[in-house]
Parts: sequence; structure tokens; C-alpha cells
Amino acid sequence: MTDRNHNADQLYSDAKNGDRRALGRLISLIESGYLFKLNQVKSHPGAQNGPVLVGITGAPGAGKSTLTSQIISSIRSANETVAVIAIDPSSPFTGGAILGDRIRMSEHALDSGVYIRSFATRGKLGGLASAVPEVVKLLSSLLYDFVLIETVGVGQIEVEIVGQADTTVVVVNPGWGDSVQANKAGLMEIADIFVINKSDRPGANETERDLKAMLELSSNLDWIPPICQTVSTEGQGVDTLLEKIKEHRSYLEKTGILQQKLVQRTKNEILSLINERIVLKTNEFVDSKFGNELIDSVIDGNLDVFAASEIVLGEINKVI
Ligand SMILES: Nc1nc2c(ncn2[C@@H]2O[C@H](COP(=O)(O)OP(=O)(O)OP(=O)(O)O)[C@@H](O)[C@H]2O)c(=O)[nH]1
Ligand SMILES: [Mg+2]
Repeated sequence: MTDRNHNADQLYSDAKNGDRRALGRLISLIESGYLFKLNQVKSHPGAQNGPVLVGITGAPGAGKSTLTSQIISSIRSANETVAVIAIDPSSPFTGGAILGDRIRMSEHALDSGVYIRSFATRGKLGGLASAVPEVVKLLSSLLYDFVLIETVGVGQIEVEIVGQADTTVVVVNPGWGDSVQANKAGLMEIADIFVINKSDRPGANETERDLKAMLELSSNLDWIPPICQTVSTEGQGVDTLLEKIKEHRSYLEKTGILQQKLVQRTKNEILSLINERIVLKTNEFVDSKFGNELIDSVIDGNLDVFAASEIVLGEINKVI
């Protein structure tokens, strides 16, 4: 462990000096469950001085990676820097999506103001959900102006991951029912900005109308999610989207919501670290000889489950 700590510290200082391979290795360490203590972090995601933290989600194939690549270009043209975390749902059999993402993003590969990390999830999304906040913090400490998280908007964990962003962009496509699908997947509630991508296809205006109607029903907020039409393959509409992202950030800052989100995120992180530790200790105890004896006592009718759990809690209290 000491070796690993030393190694991580060295990697971090190399990463700070712009060594991207070191950064990649550090992220792999975090991904494998290593808790890297970022003592030197001064800039938190979502803090006033921290990067703009944007989640980009939507149905498979909606054009999220193409859009992300264009957002990167738009950010870079203003000379700001950006890190991207792409959570790739690619099947372990084809791996096609990873390749696709790499090709689409490859135009930025040599740009030192851009860092892209693709995670192939392959069924271990759960672990990634706890690694992502750490990785985001790491990237924030490296002073990127923007951190983008791309994830497919299906399933609870993906939505949870994207919920760690301060500004959530939901990508839909023109066509009957797409907005309805987004609604069903729970994406309406989390959207701060809507993008109708592939607006070169028929039906974009109808989809915008549908979305507006749904938003009127649901929103009672002072931030009404704007709707942007984009053609990502051409870069069309992307500058306007970036403007909206910045407007949302200003809104969060002005209203104090940004700070609230940071407080909530920090609280969740502390709670989940404590939970993990308690669950681990509890499992260890229940699996021990004494734990087995307790279970036997309950089965034999000498003890009820409440009394047994009190005893376990008492024991854990001593070791935690
Ligand atoms: N016509 C058109 N095609 C687009 C547009 N944006 C993306 N595409 C195409 O849509 C396909 C999917 O794009 P991706 O960017 O891989 O979509 P994604 O949402 O990242 O896909 P997954 O990560 O696999 O869920 C690609 O063939 C893109 O070239 C657009 O604005 N118009
Ligand atoms: Mg993608």
C-alpha cells in the first residue's frame, strides 16, 4: 500500500506537470478502487473557482459523442481547456462503440488542452459510479475549465452518474415519440438543457414543440430548460449550446444552487465512504464464528433478530 501511495503521489505530480500517461495511470488506479487522497485539491468541481461540470446524456446513438467532440472544439476556440469522461456502454463482444468514440474524438488527441478518458463499463457500472466523483475531482485539481461526462441515459446508475454534474444536457433526436421516451427514462426531470441533435432530419420543430409542452406541464422553476437544435456532424448550433451551458452556470452561481450542489455532493461522498466501511465491517462480523453462533441462536429461538443486530452493532462500534 505504501508503494502504491508513493506511486500515486508521483503520478499525481507528473500529471500536474502535464504528463498525460501518468494521469491515465492514476485514473486506472482510482478505477480499480484505489482511494487517492487529493490533499492538494484547491479547486472543486462546481465550486465558484472550479471547472464547469457538464453531464451529457441521451439514448444510445443520439449523437452524444459527436456532439461532445464539437463542444470540445467550441471550448478550444475560446482557448479554454476541457477534460472528458466518456462512460461507454459498449458490449464486451463488439467493442465497436469505443472504437467509434475514439475515432470521433481523435482529432483532439494531440491537443494538450484536451484530455479524454473513455471507460468501457462491461457490466461493472456500479464500481464506476463511485470512481467518477474521484476522477472528476482529480481533473478539477488539474485546472481544466470544463469537465464533461458523457453517459447513455438508460438505467438508474447512468442517471446517477450524470446527476453528479452541475449542468445536465439531455440529447434527443427528431421524430415521433423521442421526447416521450426521454420522459419515460426520467430524463425530463434532470435536464437543464435540451438538445435536439440530428436536426438535419425531419421533425425537429415538432419535437421542440412536444418538449416545450411537456416542460410547461412540469416546470415551476425560475430556470426553464432551453432547447437547442444541433447538427453535430456539421457543428451547427453547438456555439449556442455552449452559451446556454455558460448561462446555466451563471444562474447556478447567482442563486447559490452551485454551492448547495457542492455541499450535497460532499455530504454524499462522506456518507458513502462511511457506509462502505460499516457494511464491510458488518459483513466481516456476521461471517465470523461469533456471527454464525448468533445466527444459530436466532434459529434456535434463543435470540430474536433485533437482539442479534444490537449485539452486532455493539461489536462493530468497538472496531469502527
Ligand atoms: N444526420 C446526422 N447524424 C448524426 C448527427 N450527429 C451524430 N450523427 C451520427 O449518429 C451516429 C451516432 O453518433 P454517436 O456520436 O456515436 O452517438 P452516441 O450517442 O455517442 O452513441 P453511443 O455512445 O453509442 O450511445 C453516428 O453515425 C453519427 O455520425 C447529426 O447531427 N446528424
Ligand atoms: Mg458515445
